[in-house]
Order: sequence, then C-alpha cells, then structure tokens
Amino acid sequence: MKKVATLTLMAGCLILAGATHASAQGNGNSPGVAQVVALDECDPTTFNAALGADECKNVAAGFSTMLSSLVAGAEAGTPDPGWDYEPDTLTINPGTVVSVVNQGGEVHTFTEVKAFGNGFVPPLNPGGATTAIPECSGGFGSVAVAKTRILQGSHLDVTGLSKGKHLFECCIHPWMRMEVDVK
Ligand SMILES: [Cu+2]
Repeated sequence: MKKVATLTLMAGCLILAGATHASAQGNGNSPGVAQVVALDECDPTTFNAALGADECKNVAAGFSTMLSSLVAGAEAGTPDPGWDYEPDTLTINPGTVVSVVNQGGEVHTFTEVKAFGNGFVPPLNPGGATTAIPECSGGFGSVAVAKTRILQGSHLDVTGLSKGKHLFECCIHPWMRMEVDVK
C-alpha cells in the first residue's frame, strides 16, 4: 500500500513539474493566454530539394508528407489533415492573448480573414487556383501578410481581438483554418 501511495505522489510531482514548466514558457496555463499550435508534417528531403535548403526543418520524424502528396491533395480539394491549426475553435474572454506556436517544419501564416479562401501559393489551392483572397494576396511581398508569418519554432501573439467571431487561416496552406470567438 505504502509503495503505491509513494508512486502516486511521485507521479503527481512530475505532473506539477510539467505544468510549471509549460507555464513558464507561456504555453497556455497562465491566465489570459490561450495556446494555439500550427502543425505540419513536411518531408525535408522532397521539400528542400524543390524549394531550398531551409524550407522544411525535420520535426515530424516518422510522419512525413512528401511535397508531391501535399500538392496533389491540395489541388484535388482533399488536403492533408495533418497540416492543421489546433484547436479548430477557441472561445476566449476579452483581453486574452492568442499565442500561436509553429510546431511544424515549415513556415505558416496566421492571418485573420473575412471569409476562408485561397492562399497565395497556387499549387496549394483547390484546382491550382491563382487568385488569393484579399487578406492573402501579394504573399510575403505584402507587409500585411508578412506580419502574420510564423517561422518554424517561433510564435505569434494576437492581441486586442474584439468581441465576436474571428477567422484565421494560413495563406500558404489555406486549409489550415480556425475560429476564435471572443465572449
Ligand atoms: Cu501553413
């Protein structure tokens, strides 16, 4: 009995230690911060051969999406669900900071849009569409779009969201979408 109790206590300490660590990093346990993660599973070999040496950093060992598969799925309107923002919907109090961390291997954007639609990389749009929604048009040549960019391993804090519904998507992978509702 005593041994079991000790083990339980130890497990509890580990959980607490983990929570403290996450909070110190601003990972969502402190009041006023809501955590969002960007996930992808880019395959460094195929992405970097076609797009440049640092396009995909290998963070998703064992679950890699080859560039050709990603493009084929996106063009067909059946994009890879492993490329995603989590959670899909978030409800927050006014004043809460939405902290978006890129845990994927590629660059993403977290761009507020009036309505979801095509991004600025035609091969990743359904049917290879060349027209982007207004908030994404111009790509990183547009300061407004560039400001919403999140490099691999970095984060973007979104503050000052007004009461109501806000839609965000990635302007590169336009099926990466989420909704933030401010109470
Ligand atoms: Cu993206």
